Amino acid sequence: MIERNSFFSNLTSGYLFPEINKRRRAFASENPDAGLISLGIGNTTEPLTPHIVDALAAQVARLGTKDGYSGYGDEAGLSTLRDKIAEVLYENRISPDEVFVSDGAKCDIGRIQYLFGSRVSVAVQDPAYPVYVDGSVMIGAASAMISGTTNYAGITYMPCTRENSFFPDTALIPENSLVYFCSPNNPTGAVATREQLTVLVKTAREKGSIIIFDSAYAAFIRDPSLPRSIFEIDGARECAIEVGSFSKPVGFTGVRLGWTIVPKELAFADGTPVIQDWNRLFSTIFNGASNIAQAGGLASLEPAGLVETRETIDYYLENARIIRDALQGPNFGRMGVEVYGGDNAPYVWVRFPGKKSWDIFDAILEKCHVVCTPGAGFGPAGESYIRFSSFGHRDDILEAAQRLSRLEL
Ligand code: PL4
Repeated sequence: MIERNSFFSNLTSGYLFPEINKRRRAFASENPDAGLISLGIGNTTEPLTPHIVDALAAQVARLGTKDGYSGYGDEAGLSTLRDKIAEVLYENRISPDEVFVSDGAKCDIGRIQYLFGSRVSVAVQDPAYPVYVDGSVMIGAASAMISGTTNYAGITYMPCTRENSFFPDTALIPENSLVYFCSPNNPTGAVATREQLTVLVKTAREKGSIIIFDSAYAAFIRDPSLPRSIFEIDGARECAIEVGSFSKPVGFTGVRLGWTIVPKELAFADGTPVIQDWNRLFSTIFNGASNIAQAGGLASLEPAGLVETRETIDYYLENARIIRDALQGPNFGRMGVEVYGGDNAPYVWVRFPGKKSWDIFDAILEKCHVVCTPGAGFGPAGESYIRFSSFGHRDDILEAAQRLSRLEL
């Protein structure tokens, strides 16, 4: 028989989000009348907006005509969409041929790991979106666990805690490593300032490291002083790749559309441009994003689409505000609860001093019938925290806020 890929046996346990779904389903089947509200997985809930729906429908109709039909397209995406991303989202700081349109940020993160192979060392913010660590373990970049901990050898965990305002000590970045960095951050909701990203870029360059900058939530930034892209920082073109997504701003979590920016200056140790290998990888194991999804993405970057998208994001940010307010009542003060994030990000990050994340998760599920995400699922530094997602219908958010405001632990 074929041997199991031993890297998979290095994975700690199940992937976080299916585990949460499993617990949610188990609770719902035992308590069918509980009126469970999910603020756990960051999954969009509001309908697609009219301008974008029209563009999707028009593309479907075109595919039903002899002249309008198209089959496989350019693997890197429609040139019109690549132009639009460069112009609208990056103010032409990057060129359209550095944009690679994909089926989503998560899928690109997986492909990027394949690009760098199993010998690269990896640094992650702790806590972090689990795909960075689990994906690295799957391709062997992280090898085995460090005994007595939940950490992997080969992965440097850079704690992001309230003490450092959720920005890591960049001195921890190893030489020649791949550094995953997410801003606005999932799960902490923190957004790195221009000064902080300048330090990050400077350190990465000094250490010969490459930053994988995940900007999946960039559209939630409302403070104009905060950078939306790593390419707003001088020197980033020589040390960074950026991954972006239409999932959260446009509601394309199910439609699937994202992109990756690989600047031409970025090179491997032997001088080979990273974009050359990325292009080869992308065109070999990816066949291009759906042409229907791309038509929708294009519409979202037109003036009418941008207005609609801003309204959708405003809705989720207002949800985040409601959740934050609910967690700042007197009972939470008595428990010493601290609330972070949720102002330029869709996640509210909450610390319950002295408590375990999964215990808080269970208590909130049992007492409030609300699903959240335990912070420990994002890394060791997430212990004692939980994450609330602001993706939800307003009625559900208001009801969840009511229930949460009465929580006593
Ligand atoms: C549950 C920092 C959510 N099944 O939709 P994509 O692939 O363009 O983007 C995914 C993504 C990329 N980068 C960051 C993210 O937070 C996400 C989505 N994360 C969450 O609740 O943390 C959805 C998770 C989904 C998953 O595993 O991604």
